[in-house]
This record gives sequence, structure tokens and C-alpha cells, in this order.
Amino acid sequence: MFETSRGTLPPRAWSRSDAGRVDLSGTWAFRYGDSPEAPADFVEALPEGWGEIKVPGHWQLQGHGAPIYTNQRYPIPVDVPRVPDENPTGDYAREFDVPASWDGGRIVLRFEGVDSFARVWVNGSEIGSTSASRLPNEFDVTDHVRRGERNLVAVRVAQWSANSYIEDQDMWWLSGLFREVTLLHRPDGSIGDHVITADFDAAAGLGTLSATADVPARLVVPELGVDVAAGESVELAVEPWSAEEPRLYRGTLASESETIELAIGFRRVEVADGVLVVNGRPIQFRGVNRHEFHPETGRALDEQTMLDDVLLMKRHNLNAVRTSHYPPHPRFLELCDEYGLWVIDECDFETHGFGGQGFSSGPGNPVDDERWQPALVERMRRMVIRDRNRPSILMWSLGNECGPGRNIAPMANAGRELDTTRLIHYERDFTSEHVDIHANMYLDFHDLEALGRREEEALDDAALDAHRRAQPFILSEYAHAMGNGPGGLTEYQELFDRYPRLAGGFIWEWIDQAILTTDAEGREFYGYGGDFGEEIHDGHFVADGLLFPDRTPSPGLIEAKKVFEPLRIEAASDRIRLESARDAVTTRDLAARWSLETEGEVVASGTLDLPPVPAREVVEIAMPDLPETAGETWFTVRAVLAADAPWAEAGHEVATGQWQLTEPATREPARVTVAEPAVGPGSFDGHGRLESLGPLLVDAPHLDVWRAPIDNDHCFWGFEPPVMDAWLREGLDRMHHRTDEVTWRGDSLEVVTRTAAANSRLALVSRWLWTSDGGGLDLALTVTPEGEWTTPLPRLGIRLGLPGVFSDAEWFGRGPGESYVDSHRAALIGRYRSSIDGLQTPYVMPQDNGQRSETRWVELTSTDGASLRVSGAEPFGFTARRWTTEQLAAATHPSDLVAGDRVWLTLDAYQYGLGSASCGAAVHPKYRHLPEETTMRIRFDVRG
Ligand code: IPT
Repeated sequence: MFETSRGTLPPRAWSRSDAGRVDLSGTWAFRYGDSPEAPADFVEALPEGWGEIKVPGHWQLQGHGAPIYTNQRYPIPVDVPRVPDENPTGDYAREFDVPASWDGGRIVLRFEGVDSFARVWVNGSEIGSTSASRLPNEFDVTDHVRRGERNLVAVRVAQWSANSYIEDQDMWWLSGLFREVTLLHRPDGSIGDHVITADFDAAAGLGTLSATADVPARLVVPELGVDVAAGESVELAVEPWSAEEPRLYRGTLASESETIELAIGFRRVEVADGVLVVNGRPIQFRGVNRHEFHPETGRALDEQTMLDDVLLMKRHNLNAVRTSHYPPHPRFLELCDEYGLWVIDECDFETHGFGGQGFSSGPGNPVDDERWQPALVERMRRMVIRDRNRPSILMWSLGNECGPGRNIAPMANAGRELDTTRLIHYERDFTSEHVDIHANMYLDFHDLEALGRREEEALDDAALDAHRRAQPFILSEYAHAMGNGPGGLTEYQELFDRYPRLAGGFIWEWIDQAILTTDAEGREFYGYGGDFGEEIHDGHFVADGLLFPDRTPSPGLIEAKKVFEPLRIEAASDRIRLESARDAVTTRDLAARWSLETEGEVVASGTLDLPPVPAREVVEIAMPDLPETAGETWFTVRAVLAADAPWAEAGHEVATGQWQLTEPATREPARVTVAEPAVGPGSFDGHGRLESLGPLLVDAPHLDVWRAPIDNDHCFWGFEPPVMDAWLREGLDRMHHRTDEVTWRGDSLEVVTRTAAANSRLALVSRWLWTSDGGGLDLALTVTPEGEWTTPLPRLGIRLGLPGVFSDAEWFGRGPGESYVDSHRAALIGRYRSSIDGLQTPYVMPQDNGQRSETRWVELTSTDGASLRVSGAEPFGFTARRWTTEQLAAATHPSDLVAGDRVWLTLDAYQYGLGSASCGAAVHPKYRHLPEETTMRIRFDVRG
């Protein structure tokens, strides 16, 4: 019951072979049922009257049953290893021919991935059953197939099985034959399992290459002049494989009847002096956790999608991927070899839901239940054996979130027995007793720094403590990319860079796992937990990736690209400092251009001679000769690929540097005489509220401290109580405004307001000083807190309603994308344009978005020629939307947001950071603002 595979062949290495192969992907006959106990009446002959289904695929995404999203919880009663009677079941059948050319040998039916359990019949005979959804299951069907006749393969897949208990990853429950099914010819003398070992001795520059196989075979690598028998080892000068330069040597392993293609990468991973070292040099992971996901096909990915993932990672300066939380499709690993990504390959093992049953550890959890041991060790062995010829894999991971327990050691040992060339990782072995690297997840800056210094809290067991303290540390997950965020990537990166023990980490996670669906009106939207009628679910916690579901990069990914840039370009007094953040190779592949911009207009530009900066070194070069400028002037360098790379074309931007050369001129607004009800173009009501700006009727600006809460404000799994709770307690979402004074002076209107929530003594007192130079309208707004504030504000600024005719924005400040105080490095200062609709970022769960920070001025324009320019004496943040903050906060899908007849403009002195407390670290203390006296000086100029 704990071990569900029967009749399977021993595992063997995945490979590309010239032996016969028939892909059984495509359309299968399909019947959906509710019990795997139903009579297996479909295994003798191709059933008639059935529907059809696409293989690979999930039935829930092809009109049968429905997807279920839970993070940790089991959607079935927890009663190991039994499952409910109601058990969605997919019966699959198709005919196939055995090619006449397949003489002798064996015929194997291979399932690359079946979720979660299948029984298999060929021509009416039951040949076995499967286990481990994300690992292959092979069956010898030689004695069951009929050559020269039509054959029938019938498969019954159950959604729930014993496997489900140990496959409780944070993802959709999706079932079926979701990876390829193939029929393989295994001629006599063909190669079964085989191991290619390609070690690299960096000091000597020598590689050691050998192959082992279960039959006599020859290893041939023409480029290296290698032609040796399996079992022999050769030593020779080679170039190493790294994520930065994925040097592969193509070769073959050939027996008398089969030739296997090899992609050999020489490399050595080790822990040296407590540091993670590859090929003799320290490395740092700038990684991401990747689930296999497509919004229409779930975990059934086509090759193009896998390639898209790899290209997107490379183009965004990521260098590593943890295959959370199961072995990916083998093609993905092959792509990592080819394009260069370090990989942590993770076993298909998670039992997180037992935590909720009171068994985070102990025998109530499969990790500590001996009855599961054979199944778990077998999974580990199957992963290592399938994948150990892939150079990109540096570590094996035992699984995720299963807690500590007695089955961990045997799994780790099984890995070590099969492969001594890689390290063992497990995120839940906090004492590091069984692993080679100390790992944890979502630590805040303080705890991470302590680890960097090797000053973490000691374990009781001194020997174990010494063992762990000598290990490098990685964050297996950090910077939870749910919704708007993550903020704080820069602060994490600074710690990774400062402490050699820290070998970087893996952002959670790669893509929003939201499923394309339609609402009652037929509008498409990306659905999350609860959108598919689930009985229990975990809402939009599944939408926490760096990519939107359609693989559009989110602002978080754009920021990661900047923070992870391989070349850091900075000012060093009057020179340019170039620091390589690469671990292995120089920057000789990069070229650079510079530009000088005043008020966002290019005044000079040119190319920069980039020297090849060696890995982790610094080189300074001279600034180009620059013309004199007047006005706010910025110097920008953009480093690009000098020539085409396999993953991007020449000209692809890799790194940027930008600094300010000249400050803007300051201006004290002149004041003309004013008289009620007007101050220059502004007209006010009796309460001193702005009613119109020139011809524009406005909704009077009022003090605004609320933002549509972002996921990180909620802190689903944060370290501190959610900041949201404090905000709601203080009533910051329901502030009332009272006018206390309206004073018309000869050259100004001064209004004093008090903003406070019901049942609160805390208030913000605002002094609005309106003046004009005869052209525009100037506002000096001074906000003073009243009472003992202990809660940082979501934001401090104003909100103004404008006629809906405005359609476009042009601004000088950070852009072109959105930016927030702790996620703004990718947004360079410049002059940008966008439609108002284009300013919005469509987070799967609507929340504050689209802020453009450090804006000097923004001009809104309409198609009928109206324009409003807002400029700040100090930079400000702005958003412009066709809905209010409250409407944005109330929406549960972007399709809920319907444009109204106003454009709402928010202007901020500051805003609370993003952080990543939806799961993990709260906003860094430097990005929280307790109210203190703050002045915003803003000018409005109207035209048209
Ligand atoms: C961590 C899980 O490992 C991961 O699968 C995912 O659920 C992530 O959290 C949150 O999105 S576990 C966390 C609750 C500490």
C-alpha cells in the first residue's frame, strides 16, 4: 500500500538514443469516472463511444473534473495510506503498432510522468502499476505485444493514491498522463543504465572522463580525441562547464546495438573552507524556484515552454534553478545543460499537510514512518539514476517541507551511494546532520547576516554544530514574489555579497500558477484557489511568481534582473567603476553605450570601451568627455551583449549604471495677489476645497494614507504580525476629514484640515498653503502627526479626481515600469510615456500597483488637447487609474476592474515598502515611515 509500483523495470539514465522509439503522445480514448474500483472493462479492445483526451495533459484542464489548489492541506481525509471512495479516475486507451523493424530484444512501455497512480494493461493483460508522479515508470511489454498486429494499451489513472500523501506540494492537484508515453525498442545488447563522470581539476586544468554501462560499450568524444571502452578513465585538458559558460562536449556511448548521444560537461562542485565552490571558484546562486506550469496545460509542458523558461531566466540574469518540488521533465534539465543554469534537482517528496495534523515531525509524518522508507528511498534512487548524467545539476535535494525524520538519512545515503560528485540538500534538515549544505528559507536580513558571520544560534550538540557551522548556507526559498513584490532584493543581495559563506538563494517562485478560465459573462481571467468550486482551497497563494501566468515578466523579475546583473557599473569620483559579479568568466562578451540626459532629453551619447573584467574583480575606467549641461542631468551606461549569445541576441541589455551629475535648479514660487474663490487657475469652495483647475472640474484633493493592500501587507506566513492588522486597527482605511480653518490672505489661501479615524485620537493635521504666480497653482502641504503614532503609514500623499478624458501620461522620474521604495533599481531615471491603462500592472489578485516613484513631473494629456502637469519641488510617487483605491482593493480579479468616468491621481511623499512578508521577511526597517512632519510642494499647470 505504501509502495504502489508493480512490475516496473529498474530505473536507468534518461538519454537520447538511436534505438527505436514510438511516441504515443496525441489523442487517446478517454472515459472519466469516479472510482478506480469500477470494472476494468476497457482493456481488451478499443472502447467505443468514449470521449477523447490529449496526452500529455491533465483531465481537469480538458473538461473533466476540476483543478484544486491547496498549499499544504490535503483535499482528502488524512488516513494514510488509504484514499476516499470518491476518487476521480481517468481511463485511457489507444492502439499502437510495433514497428516491424524491431527485431529481437525487448519492448518497453515508458511513462515519463503519471499523476498520481496508474494501472497498465497491454492487450488485456495487466502489466503493472506506477508510483512517483514526476518520475518515469517503465514496463517490459515484450511478451504482451503482437508484432504486425494492432495492440491496445489501456491505463487507469486515479487522482488519489498513497502517492498523494507524499506529493503534497504547494500547487494544483492535477491528474493524468501529463508527460509523454513512449514505446521503446531495447535491442539485445542495448545500454541500460549508464553513468558519465566528467570531473574537472581547476588547479591542473584537467578533466577526468569515464563512462560505465551495463554492457560493453565505447565512449567516443571526437572533439577530445577520446575513444575508450566504458570502464576506462581518461585525463585530458578541457574547458570546464559552468552556468556562465556551459561548455559541452558532444560525444556518444555506443554498444553493439545502440548509440546514446552525450552532452558532457566537466565540473567539480565541493565545499571548500565553508564556501560553495565550483571548478575551484566560489559561486553564488541567483536562483529561482521553478514549478512546471502553463496556464492552459498545467504541468504538461511542451518543449517551447521549457525553452521559454530557460531563455527568460538567462535573459533576466538568473543563474540557478531549484526544481521545486520534484524532478522536472528531462528536457528541461537538458536545456539547463545547454544554456547554462546551475540546478538543484529535487525529489518528488513533500508531506507539508501533516504539519497541520500536528505531525511536523515524528512517525505520524511519512518522513518518520518506516513503512514509507522503501518508497522514499526508491524515489531518491530513481531521480538520481534518471538525472545523474546532467552536468547542470550540482545538488540533489531530498524533497521539501517534510520535516525531519528517520527516512531522511536513508534517502541521503541512497543518493550518495549512486553519486559522489554532487552535494546533498534538504531544506528541512535544520541541523544539517544528513546534508552537505546548510539551508533554510525566508529568513529575514538579520538572521541571514548572522549566518553570514557564522554567528547563528548554536545547536545543543557541539559536534553537529561545528559540522553545520562549517557549511555554506543557501536560502532555498526567499523573496516571496506574491503579488506586488518582492521588495528588498537589494538588501538580500548585499548580504550575499558581503559574506562568502552565503552562496545566494532561490526566489520563490518562477511563475504565477493561475489557470486561464472564463467567468459567467465569458470574460477570460486567471483563476486561483476557489475559482473552481473547491471544497477547501488556499486562494491566490498560488499566484506568487516572477512571471505572470502568460509568462510576461512581472516588475519583480525586472528588478531581479537588475539586482542580479553580472556587471555593476557605478560612479567612483570622476571615474567609472566596473565590478564583475560573475563567478567564472570575464565580461569580454559585453559592450556598453553611455548617454547624458538633461531633464530626460539625450544631450550626448557614445560607446564606452569596456575592458574584460575578470570574475569578481573591479576595474576602473575614465569617464568620457562630457559637454556642460544646465538642469537636472543624469549619466547612464547600458551594458549589452556584444554578439549573439545562444539565449539572446546582440544588443540584449545585461546591466545598467546611472548616476546624477547635476542637481535641478530650485525655484521659490512667486506669489500674485489672490481673492476668494480663486488662487490663479484654482477655484475653491467655501470649505477651501479645490473645485476646478482652469477648465477642469476636479474632485478635491484630500490627504490620503491608504493603499489597496498588497499581498505582502497581509503577511500570510510572515515573521511579524501583519502590518495590515495594525493599519486596520488604526482605521487607516477609513479616515475622515474635517476642515478646521480656511484663511484667505492677500497672496495665499491657507486651509487647515484634520484627518482621523473613528474611535481614534491619532490624527494628521494638514496645512494646505495654496499660492500662484499667475500661471500655475502651487501647493505647499505640511502634514503633522497628532498623538502617539506607533504604526507606519501605508503611504502619505493626496488623491485627486480628474475628468476621465485623460488618456496618457508623460513623466520625468523612474520608469518605464512601476517602482516602489524597496524595488526600484531597475527603474532608471528618464522621461517616459504611457497610456493610463498601460500604467496598470495586472496582478492576478488586484492590489496596489503601477506607482512611478521619484517623479519630478508628470503630465496627463487627453485626446481633446487638455493637459495637466504636476511637478514637485521634491520627487514624488504617482499613480493614475480609472478606478479608486477602494475599487482596486475590492476587486478579486483584474476583470472586476471597470473604468469609471474619472481618472484618480495619487501623489505620494512616501509609501511603505513592499517587502515579502506574504511569506517571509517584513519590509526592511529603513522602508517604514512613522508619521512625522512632512512637506510636499507641488505645482499644477493646466493647459487646454
Ligand atoms: C514554502 C514552501 O516550500 C513552498 O512550496 C511554498 O508553499 C512557499 O512556502 C510559499 O509560497 S513553506 C512556507 C510556508 C514556509
